[in-house]
Amino acid sequence: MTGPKITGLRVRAVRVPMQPHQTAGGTVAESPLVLTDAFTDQGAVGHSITFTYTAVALKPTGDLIANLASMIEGEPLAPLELARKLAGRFRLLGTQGLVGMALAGIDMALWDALARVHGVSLARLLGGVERPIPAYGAVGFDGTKASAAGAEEWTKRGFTGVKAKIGYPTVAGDLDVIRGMRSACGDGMAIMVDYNQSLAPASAIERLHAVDDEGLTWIEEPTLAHDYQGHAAIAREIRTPIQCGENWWGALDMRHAIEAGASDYVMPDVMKIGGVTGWLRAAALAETHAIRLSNHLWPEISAQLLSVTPTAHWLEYADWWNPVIADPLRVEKGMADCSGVIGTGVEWRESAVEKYLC
Ligand code: SMN
Ligand code: MG
Repeated sequence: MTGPKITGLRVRAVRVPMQPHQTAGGTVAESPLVLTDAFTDQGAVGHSITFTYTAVALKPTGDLIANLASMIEGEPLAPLELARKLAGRFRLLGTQGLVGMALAGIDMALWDALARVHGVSLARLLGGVERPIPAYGAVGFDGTKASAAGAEEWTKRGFTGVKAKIGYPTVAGDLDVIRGMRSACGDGMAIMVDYNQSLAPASAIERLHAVDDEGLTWIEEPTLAHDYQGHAAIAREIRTPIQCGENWWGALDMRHAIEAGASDYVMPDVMKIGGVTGWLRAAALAETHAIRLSNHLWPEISAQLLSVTPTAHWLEYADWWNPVIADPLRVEKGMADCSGVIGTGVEWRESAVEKYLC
């Protein structure tokens, strides 16, 4: 039996301007993205986005993806098989960092191509259906007034959750932001906070006791992402659920975090976790441990994947990459709606891609 084969990749790097997003770990002032297209001998083309956080990593990541093309050209369009083969080829170098990002960019583009070959959404390719997912918006490390205004804005747009970046010099600063947001958006809104790894475990415990009665939906990455013991010590002491996952490289990191008791909830990043292939493993792990799973960024593909994730929780919505996406994810009455699309639903707005190409 012959199936579709991969004929090649196209790799383009863009720098998409955005409203600067401040965090306790630095500011994201633009989105450096590698846009990958995977071509097949059946005409279907798969698309994926790799986000490099900083422009200095943009060209090397694009080059890595382009260099990987020779390892998959002519191969059957079988993403699981290729993930296994490529993981083996990179065992000596390792599959974290830029290599992992490049492999995930390819994995996501191949799964998208496969769904397009079959003319179905990614959720349906995986045996599910597109499901509505509650979405939350983000406000940055913007101080009390702007965080409250941002939270009110998301509430007015119909969202039912909002996440703020905190980790101010004092706990009083954190409390001001949380309380300002609460009074701006009311009791019905879920409020999450994100420390972006900025606290040492011992001071995190002290500080988080002070925010433990604020009715927060979760507290994200209070300490270094890979300090699982540190997170576990915090999670034991604090009643508010601890949320981690955006910096885990692959399902093995997630297993180690779960084994340590580091996180009450999980939020893998579809790129760092290893693309669609890595997400499926993460979703299975979350299900077997009965842990609720949300996403990190990548709203379009994540909505498809949350649709087939048994413990799906919240969708993190972000519109930063919308300029280069022809038909971005819809959110209506606070629910992400990823129905009616083929593949991940991501296709390029070519006029913007040309404009931001570098
Ligand atoms: C985050 C990471 C990188 C840029 C912006 C925001 C983040 C999140 O920690 O949770 O979305
Ligand atoms: Mg975060």
